[in-house]
Amino acid sequence: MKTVFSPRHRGHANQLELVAGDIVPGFELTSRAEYIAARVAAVELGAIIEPAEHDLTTAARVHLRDYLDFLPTIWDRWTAEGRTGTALPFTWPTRGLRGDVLPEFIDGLLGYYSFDAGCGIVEGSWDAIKSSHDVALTAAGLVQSGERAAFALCRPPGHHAGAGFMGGYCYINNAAVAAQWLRDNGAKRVSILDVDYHHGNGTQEIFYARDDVQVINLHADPMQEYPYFLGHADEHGIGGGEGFNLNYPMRFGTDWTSWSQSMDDACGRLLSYAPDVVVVSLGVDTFEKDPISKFKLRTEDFPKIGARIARLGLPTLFVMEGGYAVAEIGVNAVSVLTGFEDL
Ligand code: OKP
Ligand code: ZN
Repeated sequence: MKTVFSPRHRGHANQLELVAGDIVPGFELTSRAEYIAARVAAVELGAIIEPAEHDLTTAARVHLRDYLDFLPTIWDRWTAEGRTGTALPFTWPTRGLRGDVLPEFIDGLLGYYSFDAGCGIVEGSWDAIKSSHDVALTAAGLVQSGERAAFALCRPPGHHAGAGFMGGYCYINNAAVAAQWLRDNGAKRVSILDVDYHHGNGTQEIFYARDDVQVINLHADPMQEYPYFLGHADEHGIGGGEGFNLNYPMRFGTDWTSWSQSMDDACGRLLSYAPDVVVVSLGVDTFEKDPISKFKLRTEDFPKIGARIARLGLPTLFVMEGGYAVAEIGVNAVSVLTGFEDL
């Protein structure tokens, strides 16, 4: 399969992150995408191509226009206040505060348009965010034009980004934009299968009231793990979307035996929906050595994930999300893809 990859992700570099009470270099490193691209080349998965520029028309069908307008302005607003380091929010309109009035000052705006402090912005961030969006849409185009599968090597990731907010290293929801584009270009039904360790709260929120995009998440139980406030098993969708959202929360320590049981169930539910195309939100932070996660999948399990997805027998777009064990991320991520191709 072809891989779409942009060197412009490198501008999103050296962001700081709040971890366990300390401001430290973030986990969402530029080297993540570089290791994956190098592994794609090493195993000769297929051609690596650069994305074509896409405007934000499709993005505006899943994100709020004012949010999309704000994102490219963050760095300039931040530096206009004489600041040089990573732009980060520190206050949010939670219960008991006004969430309906847009502040004017950058610190208020950052809080209004985010749900955590996981989304630092540096000078090159917007260009990288935009390139990641372009990567997803270019790869979606390959699948739409008849390829069995394509790999969108997105960085930064997207599945925590909701219609009007960033969070968890995610700014534009690349998988959601790709799913919307596939809907607008011939697919009647799209399934998003999110196998990242963390619940894809943004993707769930975006499609929660819709029946034309099925959203299935396999993830760490939000009772124990980030993002904490969404991803429970009783979240099934609302209104016309009732029954089209599915969550498989799993406890710390989950290994292949129990993870694959959830996966089998999820795949059965996916096939019952009979989508025209599958978008896989591909995170490999389920790995036993992931530094921020607590599942126990091993390197030998990742090809089995790919093979399980291949058995669905559907056109498949892989969209890169998380995975923070940098030394192993290339092998683990690309093993999913070779496991898919080998079947
Ligand atoms: C993004 B993706 C430590 C708390 C956790 C957010 C994790 C985001 C994961 N700062 N930080 O789903 O892999
Ligand atoms: Zn994750």
